[in-house]
Amino acid sequence: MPQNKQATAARLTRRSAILGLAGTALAGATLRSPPGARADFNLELEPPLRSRTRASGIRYGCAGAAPIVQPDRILLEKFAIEANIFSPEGALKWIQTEPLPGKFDFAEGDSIAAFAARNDMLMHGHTLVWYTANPDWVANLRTGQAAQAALERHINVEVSHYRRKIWAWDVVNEAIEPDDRLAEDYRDSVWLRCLGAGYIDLAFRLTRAVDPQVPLCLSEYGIEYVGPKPRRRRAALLALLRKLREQNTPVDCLSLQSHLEAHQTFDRAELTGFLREVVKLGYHLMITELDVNDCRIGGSPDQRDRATARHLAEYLDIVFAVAKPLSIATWGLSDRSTWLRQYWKRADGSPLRPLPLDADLKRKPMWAVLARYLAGQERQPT
Ligand code: 9MR
Repeated sequence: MPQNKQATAARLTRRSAILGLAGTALAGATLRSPPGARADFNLELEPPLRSRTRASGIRYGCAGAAPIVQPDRILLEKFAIEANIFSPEGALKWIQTEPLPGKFDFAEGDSIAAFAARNDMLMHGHTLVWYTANPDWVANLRTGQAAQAALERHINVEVSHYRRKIWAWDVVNEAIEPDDRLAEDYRDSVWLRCLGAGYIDLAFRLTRAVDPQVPLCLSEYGIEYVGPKPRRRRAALLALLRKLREQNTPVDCLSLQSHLEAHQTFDRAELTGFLREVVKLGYHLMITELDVNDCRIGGSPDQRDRATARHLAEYLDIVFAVAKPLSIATWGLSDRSTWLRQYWKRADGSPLRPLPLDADLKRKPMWAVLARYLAGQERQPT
């Protein structure tokens, strides 16, 4: 078999393995029809999101803190009720897993793996190679030789530690940043400075060598909306994905982070065209860090919740029209715990509401949109 065909066959085998696993993990789950448009519909009585994913094979994940450092036990319980993937929000970042050269600490990650196994969830691998969340010794690497040695050891140890416990790895996170004004719009990072753009190919090959089965993803954000910057990001990302295919780099999947902003306008035509090209190149899609920032929209909490739900439906409509993603994961589960609240403040001073459950863990309209798409019934009921 020619190399390209072999790579495609391997990718397809990995995909069947993933989908088979989904069936097992979800066997016995209740399946009822998704919420309709009736005004008296009580979302709280609906079966959880994870139970809706059986027929479609699309999993639902959420990101959060590791159980050993999560004081909010009720929120943690909700994770297991609603989701069948657990994404470590910080537990697998380099600063956490290898704070000193060769000194590995998997305590947080292992507590996620154990929690996931107990609750019939899978664990997402986020993330191996990033420009930030690195310890000082990594940020201060200066030579290609030192950077390559660090990358090799880190990937070898971490990926073998989690072999068969991680369902997909975000191998390289956020490789594009037009504002850095570097060639091909690559993001400035210790890896780019020491190893050149070849660090991306190297990271994927190292990971594949340690775990031949696990799907490998490139993760990116900022590609959804109208405007020169998202356009440039789409173009740079597509060029990178093309190059990786030409080089036969073992990448299976594009992780669409999907940090959405309710006040922005989707570039439906260009985003559709971009996703089509990505799928044509043979990549699967995952939605990995979904939230809908409501910082710049007005109205009551209720109106805002309806607006974020509509915005999400519009987005999922665009993605699903091109290809069903393997999974949808939100970056958090409840508005009571979201990274966005640290960075964005509303003019009216009220807290952001970007996630499917509110701060009291009640399901919001966004939850209902997710329920519909996770069940594979993407169109609005009429
Ligand atoms: O939500 C994460 C936040 O708690 C961390 O402080 C931060 C740095 O490690 O990373 C945040 O998660 C980011 C993710 O890893 C990559 N895409 C953007 C996410 C939000 O910044």
